[in-house]
Amino acid sequence: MSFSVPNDVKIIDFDGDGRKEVLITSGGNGYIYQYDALTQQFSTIYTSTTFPTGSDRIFTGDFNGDGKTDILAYNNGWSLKFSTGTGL
Ligand SMILES: [Ca+2]
Ligand SMILES: [Ca+2]
Repeated sequence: MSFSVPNDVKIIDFDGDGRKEVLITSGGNGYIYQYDALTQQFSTIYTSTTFPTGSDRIFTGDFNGDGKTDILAYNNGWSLKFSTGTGL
């Protein structure tokens, strides 16, 4: 991870495997990072230029009960996107 000043950071379980991922918004982009215990580094598993972005207010929860953390964002209106485990 290489952001000195992210807009927002959330700890989520994006793929529902019980290990946490890191959701970061920075400027016009959104990223999800997963920690790899073998390499001891974070790697990017999701990148988007549309959702979520740094201008969104981010709320997280497993809204559909499938074990994967979903993302609710507010930016001149509400948007809810469900995690598929690899995307939104
Ligand atoms: Ca996980
Ligand atoms: Ca879910």
